[in-house]
Amino acid sequence: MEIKTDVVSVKDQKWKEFTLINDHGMEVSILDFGGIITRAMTPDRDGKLENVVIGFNNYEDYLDNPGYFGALIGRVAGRIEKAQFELDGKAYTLPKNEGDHHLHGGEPGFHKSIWSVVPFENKEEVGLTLTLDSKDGENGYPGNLRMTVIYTLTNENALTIAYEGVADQKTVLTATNHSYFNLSGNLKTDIQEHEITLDSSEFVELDEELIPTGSILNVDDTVFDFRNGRPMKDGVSSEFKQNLVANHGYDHYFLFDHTKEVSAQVYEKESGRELKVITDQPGVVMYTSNNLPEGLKLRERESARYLGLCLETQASPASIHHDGFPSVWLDKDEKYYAKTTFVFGVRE
Ligand code: FUC
Repeated sequence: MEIKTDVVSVKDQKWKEFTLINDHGMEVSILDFGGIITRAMTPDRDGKLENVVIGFNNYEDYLDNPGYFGALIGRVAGRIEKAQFELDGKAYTLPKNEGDHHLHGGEPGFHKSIWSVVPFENKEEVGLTLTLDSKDGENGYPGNLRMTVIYTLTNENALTIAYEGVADQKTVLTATNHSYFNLSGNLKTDIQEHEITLDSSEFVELDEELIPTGSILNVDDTVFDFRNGRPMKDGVSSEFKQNLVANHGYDHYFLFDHTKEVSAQVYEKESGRELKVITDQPGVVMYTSNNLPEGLKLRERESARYLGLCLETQASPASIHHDGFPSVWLDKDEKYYAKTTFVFGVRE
């Protein structure tokens, strides 16, 4: 096990990039800027190491990063309707960074902050502890928040992301990581043939602006039923209204049934790569890059629609305006804790 450290010069800034390496040669590179996963080298069924996440070829492009590639997201991942909420009788207004709404914590959110990073290493694992102080009123959110994110890579090819947060006032918080997975290796193909399994029988209905309507729909008899596995492309060709509002694909919060240890699973048959997601979170936003801008210069090629699969484990921002959704409210001095493990394996 090993950790390498590099310095990356971007305009007038110097970022650090840490590469976690396990005994099988699996590597995950992470920046202090945004806690961004820039690269993840995992073996295919023949043991060949290739990159399975979308990353920019030029680090400078992370300064803009309209797709939030690989980044930590917060304080609230997802959309807050009309960029406002009420807390203990007081109205809070957040910056509108997508139409009338507030998306992914605003600018600069967790994804564009420089985190303090401390590497750690022992016999079984290598990792990084990232911390960030988000000030009271930053991007309109109440309370001073201390955030800690711990990335850990094990010899089982498992990458765990653990999130902790505590604030000195009641506030809202649900963090996630916005990596775009592509198991074909080095972005050889898009993700339409990726087979996805989700332990979920319900999802959150969206309106035309991708804002939750307040209804939760059952997946029965729809292309949102991933309980027995289905290729991502089913949602591309579907005429179901929920696929159309997402621009021919998925951009939805699925509520986990939590009847299985593995909440989400992705398989790519050419490479044999399989990704298992184990989480304590109540659900996941599955985004299939339906709106990914074309022509961005990535490490291996230019970007295109359906090039990556995001599995954003989190609570639901719909809980701010509606009852009955996994809550993002966090009490003063309450400890926020969330943990998700991505296990990179193969099927023979
Ligand atoms: C996801 C989606 C959005 C958005 C963004 C980059 O989480 O919910 O629609 O396009 O990421």
